Amino acid sequence: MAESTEPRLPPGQHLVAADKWPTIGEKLPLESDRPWTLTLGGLVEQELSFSLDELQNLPMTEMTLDIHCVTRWSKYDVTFRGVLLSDLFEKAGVKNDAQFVSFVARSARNHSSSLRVVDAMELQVLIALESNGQPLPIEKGGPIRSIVPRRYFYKSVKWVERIELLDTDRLGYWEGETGYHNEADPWQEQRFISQSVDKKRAKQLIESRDFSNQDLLSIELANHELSNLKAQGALLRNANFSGCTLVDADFSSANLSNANFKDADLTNANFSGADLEGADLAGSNLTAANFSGCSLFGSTFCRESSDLDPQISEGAIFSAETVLDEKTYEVLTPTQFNFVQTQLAKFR
Ligand SMILES: Nc1nc2c(c(=O)[nH]1)N[C@H]1C(S)=C(S)[C@@H](COP(=O)(O)O)O[C@H]1N2
Ligand SMILES: [Mo]
Repeated sequence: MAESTEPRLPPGQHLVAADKWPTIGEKLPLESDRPWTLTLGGLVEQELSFSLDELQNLPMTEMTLDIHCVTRWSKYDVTFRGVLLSDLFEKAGVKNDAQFVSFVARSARNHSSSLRVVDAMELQVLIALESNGQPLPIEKGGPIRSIVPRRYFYKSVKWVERIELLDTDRLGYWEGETGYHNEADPWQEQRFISQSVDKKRAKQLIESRDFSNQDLLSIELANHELSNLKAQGALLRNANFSGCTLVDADFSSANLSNANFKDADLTNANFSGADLEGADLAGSNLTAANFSGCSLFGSTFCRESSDLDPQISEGAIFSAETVLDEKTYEVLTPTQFNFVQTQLAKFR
């Protein structure tokens, strides 16, 4: 959707009174005598640390934006002033393989949240030191807070002291442990891992790892640790499990049509009798995975880069213990069929 046609207030939100700004989540940083610094590390050319003074002397940008909290309150026109993340990136030099940026707080639970680097740049993330003309109060994340415009406010981390560039995503506290959506676009209402669950249910699903017989269409779980997941008979069409660890997961008789398992670790996972039509298993680890009696029409196990000159990449990994008989995979397209056939033949 074009930005100009989006209503100012995202769906399901209401405005708080003009003089109100609720404090949500952690109320204070971890107590410490260390002076505040901000470190840029991970996949950078040069790790950099800035004292608060040094940050204050960098070129400042001011932006006025609307806050949208996932708990359904919004607040218009809050002014933040600080250093653009892109300016810090330029100073440190971001390496080519840096795909994600994680903001880590000085807090008791090592609170963090992450973004794709491309999104962080497009959204113009600010490292804020002031709000509404004053130094950022400590309960609002002062002295250093990340501000991510146009995302639910849980993406904006209070008391940031480390910014880390990563090649694979590291889910933040709310996203990894309590079932908040990793994209967090308020205009798409990406509040929780699934549109059809509320906050309590989302947390419960993540903690219990029990999805059996649940309807969780399009559930968004990329990069989650979900070993031993119980998902027998679950309705998981269009689910996103890319990059997940799903060792010993039980998906028997589940509906997984069009599900995304790209790069997932499916060691010893049980898919017997599951519907995997159109599912993407490229790059996944299928060591000892069981596909007996699955439907695999339109599934992919590797990338095909061109029809003229089929180049196989991101092939799934098989082992001698992978259970997959020809009756089950003969419905695949010729390239996929040949790929699977070749891999399994190595163990015969
Ligand atoms: N360090 C830290 N940052 C955090 C949180 C937190 O618990 N700890 N909660 C997030 C959530 S869920 C929201 S809605 C906003 C709330 O910011 P506020 O308290 O300034 O309104 O901070 C985000 N950043
Ligand atoms: Mo929140």
